[in-house]
Amino acid sequence: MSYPTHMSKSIQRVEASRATRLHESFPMMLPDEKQSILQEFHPDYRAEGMREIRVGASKGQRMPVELADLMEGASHLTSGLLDLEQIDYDTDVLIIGGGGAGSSAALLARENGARVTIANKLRHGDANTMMAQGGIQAADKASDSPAIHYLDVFGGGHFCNDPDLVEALVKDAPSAIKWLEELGCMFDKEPDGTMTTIHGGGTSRKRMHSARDYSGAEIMRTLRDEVRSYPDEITVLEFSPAIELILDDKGQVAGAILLNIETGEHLVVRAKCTILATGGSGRLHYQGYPTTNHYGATGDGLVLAYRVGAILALLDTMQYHPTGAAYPEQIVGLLVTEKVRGLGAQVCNVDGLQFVHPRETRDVESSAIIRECSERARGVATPSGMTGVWLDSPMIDILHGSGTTEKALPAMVRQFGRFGIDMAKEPILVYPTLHYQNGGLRLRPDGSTDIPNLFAAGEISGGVHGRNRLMGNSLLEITVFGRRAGRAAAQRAREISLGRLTLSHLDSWERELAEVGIDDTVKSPVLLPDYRRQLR
Ligand code: MEZ
Repeated sequence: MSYPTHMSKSIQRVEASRATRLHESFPMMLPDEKQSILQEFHPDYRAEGMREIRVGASKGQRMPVELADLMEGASHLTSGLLDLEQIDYDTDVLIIGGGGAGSSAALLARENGARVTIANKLRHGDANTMMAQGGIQAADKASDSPAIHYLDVFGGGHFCNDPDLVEALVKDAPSAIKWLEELGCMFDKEPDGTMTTIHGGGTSRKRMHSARDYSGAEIMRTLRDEVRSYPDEITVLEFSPAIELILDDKGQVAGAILLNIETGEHLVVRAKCTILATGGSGRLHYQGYPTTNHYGATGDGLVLAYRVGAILALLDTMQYHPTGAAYPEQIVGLLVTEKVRGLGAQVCNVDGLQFVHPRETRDVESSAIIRECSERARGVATPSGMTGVWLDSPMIDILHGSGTTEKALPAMVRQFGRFGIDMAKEPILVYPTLHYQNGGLRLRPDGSTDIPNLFAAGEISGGVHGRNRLMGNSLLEITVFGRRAGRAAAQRAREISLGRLTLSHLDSWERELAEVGIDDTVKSPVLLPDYRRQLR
């Protein structure tokens, strides 16, 4: 397969404009232009896509309708029916979710003296961390500083970020990179041994560290190997998602009920502290968007935490990555890393013309692409009726030398090569795809939440990124806040004692649902996406 004739004709226009574009920088938008394009075209601003939640500690907050339905769901369990005296696992720190945040937390909790159990929904490492491609930010070069990184994060987040969380993120960043490298993570380096760093959208300095275009897989490989080298202190359970948190009679979180999805058995885990690291919710396919997310990203941790009273932050903001694959059909929605634009590839319409600077922040870049394909009707139609715009990937070799694409983006080259598309020679077609949950559980800088003994780290949390995350700050967030939560949870586990275990919060939850007239509701969390429904 290569491109059909009408797409090839549009590619000829991209090729014809390339020589001029190589010397042309498309102007970045002014603040007012950004605000107006977001309001008109960003999916977060579509009124019918969001609604207020009617129950719980953050009643009245807006979030995508698909998520609100699950947050208002009923438990899979009934409070009195499980024998909570029959403990299957007793641990200091239970970590729910074994992606990058959960694994980092496990390592630091162990280092601080805790016995740790990680409960994975699927296999250890099946997580969005594994899918992350372009890199991880850290201000560790002489031309940069955590203070400049801080300003970039704040600007990118539309100044809605939690200042204390941003401070923790940027200050810990250089040591997080060092830690990962010491554990064995192989970052890209220059011939003189210094780290290779490039720009991402919204960064004022080159601070994106990468491992080719599989940075997340390399980080996950490193963390998982390290966790697995402590089998006596870190117990790893697979195919065992949490379906409810357990409280004790003092109102503290005291572990979780897991469901072994192979046997259907319920497992009672008693834990002095619990860390939620379940990631995001892209597999809920908000507004019918395809997603870059891994199969298990269904927002389950949010549901569990909300039922025990956790407070939410900024869940009305989701990230649509500007460049999801739009052709061929088999890979629609898969990530085309921002590193492609970071290396110089421009975005062009059906006429081969630029219409947006390639490194606007993601929300603005996505909105511009949506506008080009809708209001302006200058997108490229695919045989299956989608539209997209060109990402002029051949510019990379022209700008940096032949072979750069193959060397810097081997996973991308393979992804398109399978379908007869050589992205070093031909542009690739892209359209925004659901990528990241900017908001989540309200968090403190040490990873604790508003509920005693409950911690959180990674994409499940809200506040670090404000209303828009910059590239490379999620791999950083999972490392920084995973480590912080692990350390703080181990410390707290030494200080507390648990009372009698109970699921009585489910009774109050049911009463609250009934009081507002929610009786015919789904059971949640939903553990895996339901592809029997038709996506748009
Ligand atoms: O941080 C991300 O989301 C990231 C690195 C994605 C990418 O474009 O590669």
